[in-house]
Amino acid sequence: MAIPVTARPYEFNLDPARLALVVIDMQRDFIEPGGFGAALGNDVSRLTAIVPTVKALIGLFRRHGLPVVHTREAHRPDLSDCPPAKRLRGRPGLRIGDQGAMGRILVAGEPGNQILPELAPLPGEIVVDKPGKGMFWATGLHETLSERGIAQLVFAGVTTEVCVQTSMREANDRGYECLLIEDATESYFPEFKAGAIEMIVAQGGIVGWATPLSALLAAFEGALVHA
Ligand code: TIU
Repeated sequence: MAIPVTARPYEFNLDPARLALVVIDMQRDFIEPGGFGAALGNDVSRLTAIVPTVKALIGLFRRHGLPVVHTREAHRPDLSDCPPAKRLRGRPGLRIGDQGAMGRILVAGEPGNQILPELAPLPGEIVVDKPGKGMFWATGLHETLSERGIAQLVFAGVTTEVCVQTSMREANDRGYECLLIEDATESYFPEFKAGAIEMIVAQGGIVGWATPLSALLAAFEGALVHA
């Protein structure tokens, strides 16, 4: 049964049987004060502010028994999956693989690379370590989702214009219908967040749809009332 969700640029018809939530890179190094994001000079309080909304969104999917995918931007300790084109960015000492305040930056297994404890994956949820900005590059995630019959993805996480937007574009190219929860995503740059959302919904939803969490909650409540 399709559940209509009020969204931009027009209604999103959500099919719970084919739906999954994707939470992009809600990792300590991007979000916590004292992490990699903060060391780069970013105001991480913008990102910490969305944590309760992301938590509520994850809770909605868990309550309805719907799949949740968590991604982490993570590289192997030998950095064999991090090409120089990605690694040699920024100042020495603040690059991927360098020692940061919470372990080696964006290296799998390091404290800063973990998902925030309040958003931690539950056993049985899909956790993807991705060496790229997009969640399909070198991860096998498309096969995992296809095996489960997933065709629609609800998106949350950080940052809107980098890993979230890249993942949505990759997903759209692979045939997934994508709905971004606007207040469950954030950027270090407010104008980039706003611009990314506009780019996603422009031209008739050229990448996907966008809506606040309240609209998704209302749609689920409406569906339960009418069930
Ligand atoms: N997850 C993600 O977006 N990775 C980034 O490096 N984002 C920045 O905005 N830097």
